[in-house]
Amino acid sequence: MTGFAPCVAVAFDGPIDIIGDVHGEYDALRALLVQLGYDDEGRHPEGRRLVFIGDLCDRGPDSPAVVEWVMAAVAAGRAQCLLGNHDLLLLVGESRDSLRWFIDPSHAELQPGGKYAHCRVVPPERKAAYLAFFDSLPLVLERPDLRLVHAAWWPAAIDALRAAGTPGNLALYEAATQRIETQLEVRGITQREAEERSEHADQLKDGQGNPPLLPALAEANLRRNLDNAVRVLTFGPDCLATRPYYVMERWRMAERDRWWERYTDDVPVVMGHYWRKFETSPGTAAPSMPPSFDPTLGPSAWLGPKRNIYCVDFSVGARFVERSRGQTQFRTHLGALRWPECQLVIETGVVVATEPGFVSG
Ligand SMILES: [Mn+2]
Repeated sequence: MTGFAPCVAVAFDGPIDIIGDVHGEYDALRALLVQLGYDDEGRHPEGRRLVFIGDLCDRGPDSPAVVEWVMAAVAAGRAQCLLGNHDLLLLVGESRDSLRWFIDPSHAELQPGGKYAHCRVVPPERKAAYLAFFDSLPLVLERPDLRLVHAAWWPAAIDALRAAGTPGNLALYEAATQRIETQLEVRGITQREAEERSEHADQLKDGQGNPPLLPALAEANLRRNLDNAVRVLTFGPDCLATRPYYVMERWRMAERDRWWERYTDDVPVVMGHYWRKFETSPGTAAPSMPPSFDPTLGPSAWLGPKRNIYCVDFSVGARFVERSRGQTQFRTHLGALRWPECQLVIETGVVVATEPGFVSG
């Protein structure tokens, strides 16, 4: 296959609008584009351009419509789009409930009464085009005044990708997986991980098991995350958990590393991924994920010691949960950060002046 962009690519210059994780919420995307002043094809009267931070799909009702819209805007040169972890999982072919609109459209969860019955499934004849699109997306976009990535600015991974050329995201991911599994074998971790899994099988099989921290399992999880450039940039880095915890149907020994607390470069970073709240009152928590940020952190706040990292994911990916509870006043939102203005615009039209720790615009 040809036509892969570099995985570390140059971001549009000039004023841009950086849109958070859309997760199949096509109506919210259309509303946000209107608020930002774009037309149906993604043209802006002042020549502004769009950057999508990744995670276009899954969870929401119309992933195909979102992917089609963004694909067309990218092809027309009006948008850039980063790869997110959900987009990566489609490429890898992982089977989990929120991905079945693409991987396994006949699955019971997509039928009436199922948890994902609200999801429109991929038109079969478009599957190959979506895969080619996700395979070709950059993992990092950069320009002198700004760095853009789905989940983490992780220099070791970015340096590795600069040297990797343009093989496509799936090939990069698979090559890393193979290398990591070989190293785990050589170090004897694979064997010890299997022993831990069988010794603690009863404790690992459900959320009530409370297994102890299993060192080989933990080490294997960390290596599969930190040593795979595609994975660490899209999922964010993990560190050893203080105690095991159960989420998304399995026990985890590794937890999110708050990398932004140690970022001391001067160039600002904008990311998505971390399920931020728009309101600081209770609620709007992502489904069963431990919160990444201080619950009192408002939408104007930038992160890190230099307050130069901004998370633009306001959790619209959990809107399907709100809908299933009969809520119509949504507390999840889709946001865009206007650069260089550093204004947050959400799909309802509310505009927030954010408070970076640097002078911009
Ligand atoms: Mn994500």
